[in-house]
Amino acid sequence: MAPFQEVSKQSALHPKPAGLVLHYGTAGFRTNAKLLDHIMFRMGLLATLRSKKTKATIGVMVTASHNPEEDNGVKLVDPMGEMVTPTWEGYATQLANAEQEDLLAALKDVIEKEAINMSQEANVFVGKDTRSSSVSLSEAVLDGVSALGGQSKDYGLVTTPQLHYMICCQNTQGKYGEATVEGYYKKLCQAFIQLTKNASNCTDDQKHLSVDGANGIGAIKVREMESHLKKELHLSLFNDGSTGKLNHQCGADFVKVQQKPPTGMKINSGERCCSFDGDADRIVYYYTDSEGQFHLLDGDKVATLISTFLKELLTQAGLDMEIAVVQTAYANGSSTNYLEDTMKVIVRCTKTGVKHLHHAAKEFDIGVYFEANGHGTVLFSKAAEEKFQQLAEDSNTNDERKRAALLLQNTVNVVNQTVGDAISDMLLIEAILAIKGMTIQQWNSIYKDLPNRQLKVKVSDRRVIDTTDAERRAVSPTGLQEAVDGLVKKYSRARSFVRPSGTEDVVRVYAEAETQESADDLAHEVSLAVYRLAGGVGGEPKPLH
Ligand code: 16G
Ligand code: MG
Repeated sequence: MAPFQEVSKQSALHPKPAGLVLHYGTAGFRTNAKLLDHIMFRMGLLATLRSKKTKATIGVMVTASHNPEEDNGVKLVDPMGEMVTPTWEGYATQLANAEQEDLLAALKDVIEKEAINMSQEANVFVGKDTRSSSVSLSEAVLDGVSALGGQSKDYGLVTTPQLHYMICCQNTQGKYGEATVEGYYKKLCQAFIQLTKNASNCTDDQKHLSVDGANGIGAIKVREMESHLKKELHLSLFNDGSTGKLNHQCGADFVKVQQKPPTGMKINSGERCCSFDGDADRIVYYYTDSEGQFHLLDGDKVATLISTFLKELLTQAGLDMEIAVVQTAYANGSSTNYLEDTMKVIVRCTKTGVKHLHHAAKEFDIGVYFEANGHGTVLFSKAAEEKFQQLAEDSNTNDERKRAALLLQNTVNVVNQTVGDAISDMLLIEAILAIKGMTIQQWNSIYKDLPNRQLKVKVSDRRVIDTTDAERRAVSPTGLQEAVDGLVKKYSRARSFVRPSGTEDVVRVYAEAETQESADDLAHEVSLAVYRLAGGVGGEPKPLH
């Protein structure tokens, strides 16, 4: 069969290093860029099969997000712009690990299992981040697509959420928007301008935001977008890639993990700042106060701001809808308490990883999901969107309800519902702050984070730890959860859990408590329990103080 001949021929140009084993992890394949050429070619093949199977356009994004410049990675995007389904993640791993001579057999296995009609057309959209390795790696993806006779469109440099957006636009025949980068800016910026039109007394100070672009694709895209904002938002862009290195001492991950501002950014005390990660699907906000103290507003604070805003609008619009916030075990306990006890919104907890949160958020009329690390978005059900529209167009509606309905409609349009999106989240947050006339300090004081600590423990095999209850409890090894429970009881307002990382060969330990010292001590004691009960390697974890 001709297509397979082409696969054989082309795959010889993208050979797999013998014996190399890689897994499609929480967010696709990710490792040193030098090891990825064959993976990219094969993901081009797999995306083509997925496209034939779903009779829809599929996306392939070449990026390693917040990892260092030397790394790269690849994620597949399903027809509605969501992450590829778990069964196909399994196929991705199989195809990636087939030795060179077994590739055709592995490919035919997927075709057979999924009963794919090979004469069906295929369309694949490809995007890449700013890493130097992304140029040749995205070409390898395109080779994979053409080797199976698929059509491809190369979007070149785009953020990960922009590619997700394109896929959704394409497969909804433009209902979600126009599948171009210009179309994306137009849709989001028009909605932003409509939203902030209502913020009549917004000062120039309030309109100013400093952005750390992590020296990545987000910086390029913010620049491109600026003219569409019609000066309604004044952005000072730092770490724009002109001199600094990608994600090096900057970006959302650095700021969140180090709890300090990025280098390369001029920060005036009290001023609102935000950081994107390397592929612009995460955002965190922060400021330093007049004493020079750093204050981080992470994904939990963002979820609280957005859900509060939406709940108020629903009340003003007189709409009775179910609104929920979806978090993971890493959400600060104060945020969960505030949302449940004060805001009275439904809170759900899922396993770590965007696909789990996204899935859970779909269950509600409005599902706001955010990981503490800053990845998140809002999902609106079709019914909710229709109700907003009906109300906005209803001539019998009073002014207050109509205003709320219009704000809800524009909120829907500023949000990228396909996946967490730093640019879209930034516009929504900025609009909310402007409409509410709220400073970043006021936003920060909605609730006070509980002190917390995260540690890593090296063990010989992290798979010995199995968890349940959205990773909040360990079911194996024997005795570990009992040990954690016993330690937690020693501290006030304390909580702790352990889980194997999905992206690194370590066990992660999280602890929070009333004081930083207690959180640090608890995290250390739990690390010791992991080390002793789950096969720790290297030296015993040392106390932090
Ligand atoms: C990936 C996930 C992120 C998660 C992180 C956890 C996506 C797009 N990204 O980066 O959501 O927080 O992994 O890493 O799903 P860990 O398993 O090493 O703690
Ligand atoms: Mg990212």
